[in-house]
Amino acid sequence: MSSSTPRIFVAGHAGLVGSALVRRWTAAGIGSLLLRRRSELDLTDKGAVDAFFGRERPDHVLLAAAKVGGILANDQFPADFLRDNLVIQTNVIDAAYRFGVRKLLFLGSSCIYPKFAEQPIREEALLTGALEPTNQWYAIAKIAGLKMCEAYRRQHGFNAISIMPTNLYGPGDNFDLKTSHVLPALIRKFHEAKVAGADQVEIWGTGAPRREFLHVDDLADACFHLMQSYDDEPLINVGCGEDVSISELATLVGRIVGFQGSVVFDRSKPDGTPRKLLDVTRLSSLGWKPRIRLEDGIRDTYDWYRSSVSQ
Ligand code: GFB
Repeated sequence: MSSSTPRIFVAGHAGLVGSALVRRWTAAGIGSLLLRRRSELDLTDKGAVDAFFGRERPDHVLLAAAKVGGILANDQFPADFLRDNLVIQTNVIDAAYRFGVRKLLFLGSSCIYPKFAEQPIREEALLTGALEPTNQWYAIAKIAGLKMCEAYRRQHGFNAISIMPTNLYGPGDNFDLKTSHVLPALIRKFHEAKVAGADQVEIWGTGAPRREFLHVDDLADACFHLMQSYDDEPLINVGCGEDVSISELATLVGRIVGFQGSVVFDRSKPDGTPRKLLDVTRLSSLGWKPRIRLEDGIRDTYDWYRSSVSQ
């Protein structure tokens, strides 16, 4: 197989992250992409995954397939988040190693770090304290995934790298109010309130938690950069280095959408981690920085929402 045209399997290519990876790799014109919908390849089925790798022999794997969701979905479906993520990543990482994949990228999440980690959170904070209870199931699965990459590298010399993205958003996000993350939820809530002429929008929790948001096209660009230039064991945080409170985010989204009313807080809903701002020193030293400002990214996502989701 020619090394100049690698066969690249984007696992989870229809999702928020996977579709951004496809856009980035397509723009670069590097390699041929192997894409399979869930109906074509069930990543929880080890036999099907092995057969796929045996037949297609990818050179690179971008492992963006995962069960993901916002704070409430994580809290309400702990078994699904733990099981699906463990099974998918175990099947894919193990098959990638056994079928001779040259490099694999594993995507974790900033929720792997302790709930009260020192801010900004350095990679060394991993496993130094208790996790946030609402998403501990997802976090435990992701920790197992990055440890699996480390273990396969140590024992088998398998070139698997792990990155930990901060909260992501962008075109292709999930806008279902029960299962989504906060940013798409706010875009939808403010948009629907504006269209309905409502004077209030309800926000979960106290509005005090702080979150860092990275546009998914910036994440894909960081993945592209690291796939070209990084071949080592330590995990890499991927963020923009700045955070906002949920109240500030609501004000910003409301202004972009053009909602004139007020915001009320539903304190019966969980706040989750008080703050999770990633330290991105390691990534910066590898020569990468984000390009998309939060306000521009929200406008872009709102445009996508209006053209693709809302009626
Ligand atoms: O984005 P989010 O669901 O997840 O919530 P996490 C972030 C914050 O926004 C929480 C508040 O404090 C929520 O209470 N929030 C306010 C809302 N209004 C809303 C709303 O309408 N919908 C949602 N979803 N939140 C997730 C983890 O944590 O972060 C995942 O559960 C993953 O495992 C992801 O790691 C990146 O940032 O709290």
